[in-house]
Amino acid sequence: MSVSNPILYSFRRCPYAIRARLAICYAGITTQHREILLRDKAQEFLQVSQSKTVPTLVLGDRVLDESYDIMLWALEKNDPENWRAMPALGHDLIVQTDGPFKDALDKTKYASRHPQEDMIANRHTAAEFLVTLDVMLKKGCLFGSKPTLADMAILPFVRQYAFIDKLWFDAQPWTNLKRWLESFLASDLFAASMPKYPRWYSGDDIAYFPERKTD
Ligand SMILES: N[C@@H](CCC(=O)N[C@@H](CS)C(=O)NCC(=O)O)C(=O)O
Repeated sequence: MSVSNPILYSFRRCPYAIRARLAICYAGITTQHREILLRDKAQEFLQVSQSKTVPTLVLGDRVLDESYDIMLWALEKNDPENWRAMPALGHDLIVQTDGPFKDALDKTKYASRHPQEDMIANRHTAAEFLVTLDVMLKKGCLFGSKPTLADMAILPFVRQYAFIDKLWFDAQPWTNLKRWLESFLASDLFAASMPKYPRWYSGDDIAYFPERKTD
């Protein structure tokens, strides 16, 4: 490990950042972690990230500021369980997640920021997508019994939706989807992808992601 590890600008609860960290952790890559406060973003981050969004990964020769690109970059380095072996539909599902599903999710979660929107209608729009996933999840994962890139790219968003109102979510009849989410939340990979870091300031000691084990 050295200061040449890629730098990951991240925010713990952000579903885009979570999907990037899942892929980085799964691929066995170590990054220098910089926790960003969204309402007061570090200058260093603003200078390197064109999209000004987390996650942003700074490599020696380029900057990746889209979470899906970071996932693909990590899996190109190492994909031990072949997450990339998924049908083209997996990619379509990710596009739907990042587009209409996330839009309806945000209008449900942050309803007060969208006073002209009907929160219940948006919750329903998002739920329709989840019903589609629930049907696909009969064998445990979206494309059979093993997770693919699509499962891991989508799960952080389903988690975010579920926790808007967990009691309501738990009362829905989406048995497969709820089992899929529960098993993800209980997984070692999820736990390893969610460590807590203090906000990063220039000059701080380097923090690594995933965390280094100390015995
Ligand atoms: N397209 C980006 C979207 C990432 C994104 O929107 N992240 C949010 C946090 S969850 C963000 O950084 N928003 C900027 C802000 O809140 O100022 C990706 O997939 O990486």
